[in-house]
Amino acid sequence: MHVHRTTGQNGLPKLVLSHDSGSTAEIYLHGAHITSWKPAGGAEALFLSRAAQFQSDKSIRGGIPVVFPQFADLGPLPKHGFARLQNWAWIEQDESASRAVLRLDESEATRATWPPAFRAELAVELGDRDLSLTLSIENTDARPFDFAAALHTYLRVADVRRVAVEGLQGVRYRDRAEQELRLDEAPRLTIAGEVDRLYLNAPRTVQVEDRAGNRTFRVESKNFADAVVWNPWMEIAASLPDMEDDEYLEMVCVEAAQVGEPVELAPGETWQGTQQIEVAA
Ligand code: TA6
Repeated sequence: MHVHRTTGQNGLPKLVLSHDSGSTAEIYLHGAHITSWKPAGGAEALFLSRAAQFQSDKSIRGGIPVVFPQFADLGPLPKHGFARLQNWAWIEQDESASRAVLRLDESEATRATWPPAFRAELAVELGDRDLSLTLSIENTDARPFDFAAALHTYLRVADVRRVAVEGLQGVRYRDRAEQELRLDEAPRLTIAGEVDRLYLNAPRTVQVEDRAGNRTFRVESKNFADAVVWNPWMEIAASLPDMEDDEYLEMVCVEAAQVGEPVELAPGETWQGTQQIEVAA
């Protein structure tokens, strides 16, 4: 059995995936939220805050939140949309594969903030040293709609001050605090303060070198045009009730995002985007 359903924190249901190589992953149905991923022979690869709250009306701090249909506060909906606050259904119950598919359809709750009818699916596949997530959005409405989406991946690092993010040189980005676009001229991004950048039309592959942890993450995305890099640093971390003050040192978010140009979907159409993360020692 490579997938089973069990009870996680606060009684919330979660799925545990395992692979013959020894790798494991955990997914809460609340938000279709991956909270743990341990590649074969390696330590935990995702950051999850010690202060994370597991409550049905809150998003879990860390892991991989699903952002849909709005990114951040770029629109009238609750921050990062509602998908991370909804209970998803486990639909593909083939327990012999190291894979799970979760689904979210529109409901009274989603219509209250966003009227369209839609079907969202998240397919999670576990390999020996890689984890792959594919988000699909189908327009099941009679009218077109547009949306933004992201896989808000929190990577666990040993010391963010010794992390280098490679692959973003020559890419334009917008800092959350600024209006204008800037060009990233640095061969590698290092983190020594708050970083909250939306890179537009980012390359498919970004490498995150965790020097203190002696490992490198290869983050590959398909059909997500943009990438986000986020570390809150000291002050913002201290203001977050669901993150310990010093935990900003242990994480960096490298997100596959579709934000600069929202996706427009006609009735019956489906959009699909993938993020694959691989860990090399
Ligand atoms: O993706 C970066 C970001 O939009 C940041 O601005 C930061 O606020 C982060 O997401 C986390 O948002 P949250 O609502 O989960 O606290």
